[in-house]
Amino acid sequence: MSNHLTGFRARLQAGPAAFAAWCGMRDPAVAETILKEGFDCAILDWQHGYHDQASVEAGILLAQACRKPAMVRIGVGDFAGAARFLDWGAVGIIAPMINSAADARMLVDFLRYPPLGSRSWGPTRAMGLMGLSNGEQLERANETCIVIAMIETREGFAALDEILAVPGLDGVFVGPGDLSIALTNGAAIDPLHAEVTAAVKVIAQKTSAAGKIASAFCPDGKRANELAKLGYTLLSVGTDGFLLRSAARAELVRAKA
Ligand code: 3PY
Ligand code: MG
Repeated sequence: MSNHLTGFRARLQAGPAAFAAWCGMRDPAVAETILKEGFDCAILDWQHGYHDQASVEAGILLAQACRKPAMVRIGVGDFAGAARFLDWGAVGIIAPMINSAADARMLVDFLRYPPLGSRSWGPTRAMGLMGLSNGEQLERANETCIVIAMIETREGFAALDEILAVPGLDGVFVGPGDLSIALTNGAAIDPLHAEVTAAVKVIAQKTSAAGKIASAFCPDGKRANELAKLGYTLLSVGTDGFLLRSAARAELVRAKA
């Protein structure tokens, strides 16, 4: 039996595309408000968002109250912290700046129980949220938890084949902002840059050929729509700050017209 939490990994593997509310703001009421607009999951941005640990914990719980899964984008190399977020009930982890198969293997090692890795036991909150006993969690965690490596550097892009081949890694998540900086040698920060657009096509093909999940940060709904058509099955749609600012700007324009 699977539910909206334990079944989310299979949903991303099979499609159709899931659209994620990208939540950088600390107040979980923001995530709650956006999630209710029909998003499929929340991604809490620990790396660059305003979060503290309490707001990540609350964000996971509020997503659950909306019957939506929550994932966390962790800080660079913070794999021990990532395991903690899984213990709190996040269904998956998105790890930035994965540049090699060795990086991806270390990520998997922290987040999967044996035989795939050496995650340390302690998922009390996660088991409560998912409705699993100790035995069920041990049996099912490796098949329900989503482990995703961000591709956002030249090194990571060059090592894509080897990264995709790492057992226990579910897929990749494109960080188009950093990738644009890398591919232009620091000349541009443009998630829609032509070089990034070319790269996301290659990443879609290689990831699909490897039978893994292709996912990406999208600055807006138009880009998310384009990438869904390329076969990406997890796509953020802007950010909470972007959605708030663009709605505020548009309404103010109408008010002043
Ligand atoms: C990037 O675009 O580099 C990201 O990490 C998305 O926030
Ligand atoms: Mg990035």
